[in-house]
Amino acid sequence: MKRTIVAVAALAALGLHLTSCKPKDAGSAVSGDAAQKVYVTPGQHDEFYNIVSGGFNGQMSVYGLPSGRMFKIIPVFSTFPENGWGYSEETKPMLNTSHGYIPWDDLHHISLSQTKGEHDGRWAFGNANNTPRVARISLSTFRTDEIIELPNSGGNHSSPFITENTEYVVASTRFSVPPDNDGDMPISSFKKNFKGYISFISVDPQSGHMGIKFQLKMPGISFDLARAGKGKSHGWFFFSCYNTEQASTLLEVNASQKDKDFILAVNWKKAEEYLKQGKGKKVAAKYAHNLYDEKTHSATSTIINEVMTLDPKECPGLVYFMPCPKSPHGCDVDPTGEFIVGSGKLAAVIPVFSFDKIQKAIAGKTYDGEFDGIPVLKYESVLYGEVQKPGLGPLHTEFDGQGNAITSFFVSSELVKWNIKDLKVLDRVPTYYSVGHLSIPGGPTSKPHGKYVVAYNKITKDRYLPTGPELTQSAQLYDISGDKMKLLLDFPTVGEPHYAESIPASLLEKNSKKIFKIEENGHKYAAKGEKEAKVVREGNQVHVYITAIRSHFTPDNIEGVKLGDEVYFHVTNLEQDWDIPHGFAVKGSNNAEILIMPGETQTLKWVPSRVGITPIYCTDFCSALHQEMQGYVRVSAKGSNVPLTFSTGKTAAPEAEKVAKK
Ligand code: RUQ
Ligand code: CUA
Repeated sequence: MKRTIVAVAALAALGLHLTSCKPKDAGSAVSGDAAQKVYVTPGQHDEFYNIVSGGFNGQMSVYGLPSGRMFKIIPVFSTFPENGWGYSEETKPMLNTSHGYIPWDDLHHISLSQTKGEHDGRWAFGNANNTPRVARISLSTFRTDEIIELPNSGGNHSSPFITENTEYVVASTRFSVPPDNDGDMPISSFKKNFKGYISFISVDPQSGHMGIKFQLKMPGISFDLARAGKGKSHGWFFFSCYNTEQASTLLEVNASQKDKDFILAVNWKKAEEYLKQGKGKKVAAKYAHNLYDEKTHSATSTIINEVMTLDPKECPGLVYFMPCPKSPHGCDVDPTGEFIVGSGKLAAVIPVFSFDKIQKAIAGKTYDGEFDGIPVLKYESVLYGEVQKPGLGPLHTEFDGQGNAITSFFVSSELVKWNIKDLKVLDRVPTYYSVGHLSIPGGPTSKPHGKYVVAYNKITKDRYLPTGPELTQSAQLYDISGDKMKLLLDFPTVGEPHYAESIPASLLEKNSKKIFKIEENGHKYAAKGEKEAKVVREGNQVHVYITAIRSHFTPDNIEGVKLGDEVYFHVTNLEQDWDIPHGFAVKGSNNAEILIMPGETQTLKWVPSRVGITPIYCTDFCSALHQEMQGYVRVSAKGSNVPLTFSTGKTAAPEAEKVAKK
């Protein structure tokens, strides 16, 4: 008894100590029913899929809400040892770029496809920040299906953002750069020669295939984030811009000079008209377009050599700047499409712009001069109002579908809820610590699903068991169904999540792919049954058509491989049952292990480095006899006359014995 009391007292003391270093009015205490609200009974499913960017790991991950349980990591712009992504011959082309093979990038933002402004559950899009690319991920296979590189860009941060019917995925450049085909010029010529390109990538409504329809050639400034108009503002796009000082060095000082930077408004329907009139100009460029084909289970990479560009200076009425205080970051559009929220990282207020007023100001030419030939609309003429004293360092805003907005504040480390109509602050809750993005299920759509908000925090410190200098990242789930936001749960995440989106499980669950049909397998080297298994030599290439089914490989004894050969194991998984992948590993292979889904073929390339017997085995625990799922490859010296043979289930074959005696 006594011991318990001491322990409780110690905990209380510790608790006091901890809260004292937390943000003001912290209250680490969660309300009494928090546990119940996030508890998903074993065997039951979560209510939402939460698709989260992985940041510097170049991947996406999939969680359940409200439980915070992680279900999957999807490799996008990075190789992944779990399934051989980027290592198998089939997936290597997905990471090809105009700079060659790039095994790692930085993925910041997620966009889920929409129809009529609502989630349709088909695709997720993600951006590569470093080497500019946009990826499309299938939400039925949870696999990256397509990646397109963006020419004339540097730092694809302002990306990917979609229009309300997924007509376009839009990406704008963080670094202004001279055009790729003419880039050798002094950095000091920034103002004259550097341009900020915005790419409009069209998406085929059936296949989802992407193509760069056009690039807008804007003045040399930095684009940060963006959102498409919706409802009444469908046809427009809004981008936050910084470095309107056009500095090319020491931006932390030189790009924070002006009181106001801009939000750029683009009339993309008008851009389409100008393109039809032939105002576009094709310029030389070089970028990769990579496609994964579900039938051949293989990716192809094509290099494209030109891109269509539009110069706004030759297209009146296409783009307008709106002044926005100060170094705007987030640029978010409310569910009705009327309100555009700018979040100045260094600003003391949150400005809210009105789409109707923007239209009026354009019609009445209420300009405040121009910037590099582009009209600047008068701040007062487009402003709906300002949220006063919201907090410090506003970053991003999402909407609850009940007429309210919630904004994240990095510096004051809190979420602040305010009413969109009267711009009054309604509630604030601390985050642990320093929130970056926030995400409300359906928050960027015209019909938010509401219910929760997740804060993706940048600093973790003491929230979890320490794991050395690098800590897990911290997400926090809040209940927003009532007037007051309530903290429910902390959950760790992988990589460094930036943006995330959540979608009702009911929209995805039913479409989730279970197997690939073996009869539809169009892979060039598939063996669609054990009878088709074989080993074929083509010069120094040895192609092994090998099948896997519980619990053996066919063939599992191979001889006649020689030093200097390149061996391609084309492994076809013959299973037609959900959740029965097989794995494949080769001793000494300096490539990877691969994981093959039911009905699929994947290829591991192996260049043997020594003479001897090399074991192969299945790496995925597939049956009670998984440990028996193994075999041997005999590697002989260069020039040896060991014939190429292969078998399964053949013991001490006479010819093998003969060879053995030699
Ligand atoms: S933004 S560091 Cu998504 Cu707030 Cu990128
Ligand atoms: Cu197949 Cu283990």
